Amino acid sequence: MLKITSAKVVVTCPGRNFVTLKIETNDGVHGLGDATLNGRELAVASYLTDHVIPCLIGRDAHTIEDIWQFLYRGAYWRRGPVTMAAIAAVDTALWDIKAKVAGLPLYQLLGGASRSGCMVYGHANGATIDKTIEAALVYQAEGYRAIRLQSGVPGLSSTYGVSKDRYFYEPADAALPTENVWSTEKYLRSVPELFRAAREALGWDVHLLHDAHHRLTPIEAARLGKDLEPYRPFWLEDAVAADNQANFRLIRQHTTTPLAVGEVFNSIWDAKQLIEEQLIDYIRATVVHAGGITHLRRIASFADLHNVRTGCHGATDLSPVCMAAALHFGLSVPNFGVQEYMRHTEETDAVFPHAYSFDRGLMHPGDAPGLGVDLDEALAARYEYKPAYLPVNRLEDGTMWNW
Ligand code: CS2
Ligand code: MG
Repeated sequence: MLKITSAKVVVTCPGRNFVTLKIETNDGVHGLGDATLNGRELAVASYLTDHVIPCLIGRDAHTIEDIWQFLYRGAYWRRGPVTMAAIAAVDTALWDIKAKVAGLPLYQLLGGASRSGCMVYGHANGATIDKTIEAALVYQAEGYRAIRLQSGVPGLSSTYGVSKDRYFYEPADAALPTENVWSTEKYLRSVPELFRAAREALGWDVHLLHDAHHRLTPIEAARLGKDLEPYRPFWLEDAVAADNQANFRLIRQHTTTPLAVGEVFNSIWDAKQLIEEQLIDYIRATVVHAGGITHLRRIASFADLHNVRTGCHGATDLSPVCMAAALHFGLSVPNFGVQEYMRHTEETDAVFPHAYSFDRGLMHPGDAPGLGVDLDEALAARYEYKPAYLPVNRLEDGTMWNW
């Protein structure tokens, strides 16, 4: 039997915080799983160390599905981001181990490649529309086929989702939450302008995306979707929060702009109505926050029945371990749509050496056995955990505003 002999959690901060689970087996093969939950990292680290690792020791590392069910059903307390990130880390590490033992890159165990690479979208940001277009032109010249556009809003001093750096963007920007001022009216006027300018400068052969970060009401989102229609966006993301999945019915009634949601989802149940009623076009759930490869495959299969494609979250808080897992998943899954790609810093890449690569707008997980990612533990130990939070929004009159 391939026995799990030990497991540990590594918390490191090479530019930003990451939580990684490392599982070791009796034949010397180890596996890695990402367990990072932005702004709540130590809760998952404790969940793993105090409640999950003791249950893993001595189990057969090959029984991935059974261990998943044991951790999900056996905990009694199901779902939730902390639980599901912990389960995801175990699941990803076990898939890594199984593929290494087989001597194959993970995507081969998931059914093999369904495409030559995963189309990714890059992030063009700028304080003004001109600056955003400038950044988008650089991405286009680098071969990106899909670009997300986020621009500062005239009249607002700072806007979430807009970085100051051309390449690197880190949303978790302070030890305690920064407070941004938000105006829906100003925002709704500026986004169609951004898209008009982008089509003029970039042409029609590149996919353009936008993220509203859950800051609209359904009727406002419906308006934005309609206003963007002439510019044929690839998707409008997180137009509204999906705590109430029926919110999307109203948006859907009014616009043909494709809708994406789900980066905060942690279970298939978060998306049940959205998928069954075909209220969305892309599901953003990803490996680390939605129960690992095992559960994400279940979500994707369900989505495939209803013409919903994948569009996995891939911001900087998803470590290279998650990125690799997402690429193996994306390369193999039949209903792949697009993968988000937000570059990590050089420090992060050095702590997590990896086999995945970018070529002309597509990413490939590489052909190293397993996930193709490792963890340099000595280097990781040099970067101490630093509390960091995502910003919050208030309306101009001071009302708290994160839908
Ligand atoms: C964003 C992220 O990548 C995205 O689409 O929504 O900036 C997101 O806010 C962070 O990853 C949250 O952890
Ligand atoms: Mg988003």
